Amino acid sequence: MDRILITGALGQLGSALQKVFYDKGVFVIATDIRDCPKDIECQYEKLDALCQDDLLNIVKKYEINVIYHLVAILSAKGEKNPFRSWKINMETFQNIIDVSIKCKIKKIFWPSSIAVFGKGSNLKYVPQNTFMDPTTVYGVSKLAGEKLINYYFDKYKLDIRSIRFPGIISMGIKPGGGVTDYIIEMLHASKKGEDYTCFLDKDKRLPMVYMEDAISAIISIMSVERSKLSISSSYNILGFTTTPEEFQLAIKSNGFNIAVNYKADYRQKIANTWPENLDDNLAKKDWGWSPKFGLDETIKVALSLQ
Ligand code: AKB
Repeated sequence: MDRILITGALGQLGSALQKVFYDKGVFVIATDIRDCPKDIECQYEKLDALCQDDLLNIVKKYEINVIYHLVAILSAKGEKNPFRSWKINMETFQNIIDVSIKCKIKKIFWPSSIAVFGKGSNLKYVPQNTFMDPTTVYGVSKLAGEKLINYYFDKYKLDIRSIRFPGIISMGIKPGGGVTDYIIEMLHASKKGEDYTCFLDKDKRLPMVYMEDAISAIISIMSVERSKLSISSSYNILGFTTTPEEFQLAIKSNGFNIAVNYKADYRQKIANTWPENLDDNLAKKDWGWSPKFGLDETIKVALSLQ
């Protein structure tokens, strides 16, 4: 029986994931650096994942055997304080690894990102294995993490599974600090009937995935037998690709009126070093990745949510 710990459980991905486990009746402890929110249903512990002793105590106290480590400072926010971002992204990951080895954790999930790529990665259609030259401290930390996954698998047979997420679209908790956040901001603005100023150029194409597909990807990769995974780093996945202008038009064609002004800022420079499209065939082959939400399905479901 899995006894799950989630770090960063109050973030965009964590909030959705802990709810899925709770609703399925799986034993799950949500942890985050903030005080316990009033509306959380599953068990909660306040945890600064930089503190290895506190992490170890929680793992021992609840006899945890599976960890989802979701703590991260995202791409755009990370650039404001690269030293702090590196510390949070990498030291928490090393703490998870250290505690996992000590406590014989059977599986860990850790999200990577399309931020690992760079101008040398064939951005029009990024292969699974390619040259990687990230330009943000977030991307550099994700690439370092991918290398560590491989290293700790070779050295200790530590089973860390990972996906390179594109922008994740959801209407619940907002991500905060990513380059792909524009898409969520645009959805919220259109629901409120407000104008929106987009921080990327209207023709900047980026890969995206809807939250429900992101969660089913995590569940699939964590459920498959380890022997089916042909790599011990991180898998590309893709829901669909879009540009801000295409997304705006799709919102309009679904009956929501939205006026968008385009005013690119420093985030455009980061987006220019990220994939436009990518090859996710290895994820399909190894663990059955099969997205259900394209652009239109995503817009329809997102705009129908409260
Ligand atoms: C970001 O924009 O930083 C994230 C990501 C693609 O990893 N959403």
